[in-house]
Amino acid sequence: MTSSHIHMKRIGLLLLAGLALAAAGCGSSSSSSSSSSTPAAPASSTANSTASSSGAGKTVTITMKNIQFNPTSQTVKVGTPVKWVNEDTVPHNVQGGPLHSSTFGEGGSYEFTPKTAGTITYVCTIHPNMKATLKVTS
Ligand SMILES: [Cu+2]
Repeated sequence: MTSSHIHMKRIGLLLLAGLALAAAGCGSSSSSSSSSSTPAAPASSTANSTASSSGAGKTVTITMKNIQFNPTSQTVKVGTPVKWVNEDTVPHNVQGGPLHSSTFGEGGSYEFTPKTAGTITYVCTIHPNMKATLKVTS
């Protein structure tokens, strides 16, 4: 009888100790997780594209919009493909130096890859005020 009584007491103590540990663990873990979960969110959109800088090999796009080339002065390296895209509803072309495109309408494009360094000034012959410069560096 005495031995079983002691046994019961031990189980009770173990249960109380377990509950105390569980409560303590629960409290500490929830508080720490709520404080540590905050700094993860804001660093998501860091790698945005910077289209203005012309890395070698990557196509550089010049748009034709509102009867203007944009940008009017673009610098690229030799071997970098340059693409003119017509975003106007009227047709345009690219003429000057080695640039001899056909006339193309909205959504059309002309591509040219410079092989030598130098400055190319070009126009759209339909709209003589559409002037721009392509600087090619070696
Ligand atoms: Cu034009």
